[in-house]
Amino acid sequence: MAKRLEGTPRADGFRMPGEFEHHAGCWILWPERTDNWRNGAKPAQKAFRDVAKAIARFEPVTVGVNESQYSAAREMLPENIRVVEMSNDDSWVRDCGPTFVVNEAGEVRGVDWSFNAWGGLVDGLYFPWDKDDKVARKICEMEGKDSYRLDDFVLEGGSIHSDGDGTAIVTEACLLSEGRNPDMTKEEIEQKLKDYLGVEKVLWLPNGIYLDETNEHVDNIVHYVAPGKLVLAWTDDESDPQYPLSKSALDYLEKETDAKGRKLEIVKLHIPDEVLITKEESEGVDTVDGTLPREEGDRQAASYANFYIANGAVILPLFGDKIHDEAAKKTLQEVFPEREIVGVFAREIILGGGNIHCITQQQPSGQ
Ligand code: KQY
Repeated sequence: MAKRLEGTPRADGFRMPGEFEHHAGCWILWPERTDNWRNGAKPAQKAFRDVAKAIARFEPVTVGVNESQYSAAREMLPENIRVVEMSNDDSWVRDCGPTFVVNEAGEVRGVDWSFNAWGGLVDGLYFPWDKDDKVARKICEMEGKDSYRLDDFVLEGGSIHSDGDGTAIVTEACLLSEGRNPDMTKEEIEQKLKDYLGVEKVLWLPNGIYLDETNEHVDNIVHYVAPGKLVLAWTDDESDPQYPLSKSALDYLEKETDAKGRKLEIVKLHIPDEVLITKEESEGVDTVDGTLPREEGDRQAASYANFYIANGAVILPLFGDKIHDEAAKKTLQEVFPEREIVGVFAREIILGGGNIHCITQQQPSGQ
């Protein structure tokens, strides 16, 4: 039986592990909403299937699906992928799923943040979001994991990274945004992170990726690859609006140390050429009041930093930009010499506003 817990992970001796630590498996939710995914979500479903298949080569994958799409998803996905019925409003399990924490004995628990679709009625991306907000509890109960619920604190998994060794990293643009916890000070927010992620230090980047509709989630601009070491989405083009955002992140990280007093090692990962929505892509999305529109020519927040680290592999979004796709693969192979770098063409995912990291949630094994 999975219980709701009082107290905090930190007080109970739990910490959020680094994504590079061992996983019991990975969770994904199936896309279907036609006001976010073009052409009845069929192209996106194929991309999600490709991601699920790529990860399933390395660790168990479970896909949660609304009842209306259960049979179609079960048909599209291979048998080694578990498919379960799970109501959701959209498919971003990184954000609405649990953040898992572990202790020294290898026990695993979930943290169930309040979810409000990236800003609620202030600047959220759709309404309602009540099904998404129940996903974390459902996953924890299915897995028999006790969980901590925060009714008074809005957060998404994509807005935090942990090095597993005492340090978390976030962006000010996201965590201090009006639509999340407007009545809390930065210090109070930082204390919540310390208590629920089991960290001693929080690094605050000013910004994330240009035009990222999540108020600039940290998981699109940096990724911890080991304690003390991060990759940073970068551009050499000083006229690109991303340049000042990446430069200020670099300046900040070069001056900072982490909870263990280490200087941070930063590896630059050049962003792809601009990804712009085409007329055909825009026309395939239903226009619905209250959902972010997808207009022809809109630039998407494309970044290679939004990869997923699986057991023995890295699942990397590719954009069909030969030079930068190849460069990203090469850089990550150098960063992760022991892991296979598996590229998945992810244009259909970025058209929905996120990427491979945003559609996945690792469940640590605690080992
Ligand atoms: O990037 C993410 N973590 C989520 C993106 C949500 C986009 C909703 N349209």
